[in-house]
Amino acid sequence: MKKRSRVIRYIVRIFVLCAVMCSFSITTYAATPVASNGALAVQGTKLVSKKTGQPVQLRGVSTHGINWDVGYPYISKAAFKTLRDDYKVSAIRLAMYTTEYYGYCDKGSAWESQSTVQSTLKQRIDTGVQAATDLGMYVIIDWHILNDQTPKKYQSEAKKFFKEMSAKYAGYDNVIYEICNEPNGGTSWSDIKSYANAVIPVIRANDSDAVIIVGTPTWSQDVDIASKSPLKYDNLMYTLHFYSATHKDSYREKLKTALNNGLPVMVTEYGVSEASGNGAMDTAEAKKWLDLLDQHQISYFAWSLSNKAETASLLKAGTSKKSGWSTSQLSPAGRWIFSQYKKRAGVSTVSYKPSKVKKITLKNIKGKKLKVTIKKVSNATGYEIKYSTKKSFKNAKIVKTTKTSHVIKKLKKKQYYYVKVRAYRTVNGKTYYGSYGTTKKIRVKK
Ligand code: IDC
Repeated sequence: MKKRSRVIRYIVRIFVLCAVMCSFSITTYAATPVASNGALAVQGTKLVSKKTGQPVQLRGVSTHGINWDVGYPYISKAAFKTLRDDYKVSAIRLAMYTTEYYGYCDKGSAWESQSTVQSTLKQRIDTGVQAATDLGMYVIIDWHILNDQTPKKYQSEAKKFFKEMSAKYAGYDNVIYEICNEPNGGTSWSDIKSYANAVIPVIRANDSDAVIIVGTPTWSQDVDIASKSPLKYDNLMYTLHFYSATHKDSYREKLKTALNNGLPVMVTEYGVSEASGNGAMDTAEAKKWLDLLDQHQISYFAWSLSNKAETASLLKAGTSKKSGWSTSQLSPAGRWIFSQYKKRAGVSTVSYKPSKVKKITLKNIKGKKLKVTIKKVSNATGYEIKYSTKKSFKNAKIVKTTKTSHVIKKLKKKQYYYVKVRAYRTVNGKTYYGSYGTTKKIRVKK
């Protein structure tokens, strides 16, 4: 009896140990956003993973200004880990104001020298980048122009700053550069382009394929204007910002126009408040926005990770905790946004597979030839035609074409041929096939 209970106890102990080890390995080895997707690139209007070739949609959080005492205390691994594990956040934006509140270019009333202010801010960026990297999260380094209105004002400082940042983080797959938060005060798209054409080559000299985000006129609202005359670089995205209690249908129309014109867009900042960051919350409009963004797999970052007493803050006003927030320590905006992130995470992954070929027509041309005409499949790179004299497609031949019609030669006279076609799409060197359309049969008579 005694011996048996000892054996049972032993078995139970092993069982418990296994369970503990299993849960430990799950929490330790669950793939992080960066482990799953690796470096990013821009393909058409989408942000894509270089590793899988699939679209990537980031759901992120922006810090408040990292210059501000309501912003920088949350730059930590503990805080980012809470966001990642408890609130399904895959990316962080580090917002560094250039002018307001001891900014990088204008220290205002700070008693420290401008260079001391700058080294403090760069230190905070580094803390943020390292924390995000350790956690497998993506991170945006944001040159947060606002009161300075035009990025041209501090262009030479921006070039120096991004030269240093891109040299430092060139080997990082998770770092994204945002070169001008919100041009305003009548800054035109051509002013912004001139600035971008000066800053982008500086980053690219160190990091040839980093994803770079460019602001658009009128506080980064005019993506429609940018879409008419985009910049001539790869791996660029253009930013649209919205605050749902202020920016509604007409701004969503701007986004639709931009997408129709093929512009890749990233929402590096949004709020459920008014544009001031304060006032009423409008979650009904915010839901419309997030639905639209999800539909197009556009990434978005909520402003801001702060306990400042304003509607946009994600933390409850005055909350002293710097990480590990329970939902009761979130603000109403934070609660709504993170519940949306939880609901939306992992949903909506449209693949690159092109759709099924709807129709083909076959025509016998004199000289034992067969003309195959294919009804165009949108997004297809080309088509694969398979033909055989057997219904089973035994010993079938395959030809690839990028056109919607193709002539097959050297066929046998008086022979029946079976033909079927599927579309394919090539993304980052990978080929994705759609399904075959219906098989057609034809007799080669001439
Ligand atoms: C706001 C902050 C606020 C701060 C102000 C400084 O929420 O606490 O006093 O900046 O000017 C933006 C800007 C972003 C703004 C935010 C809300 O990019 O810096 O933050 N907003 O007004 N664009 C639209 C809204």
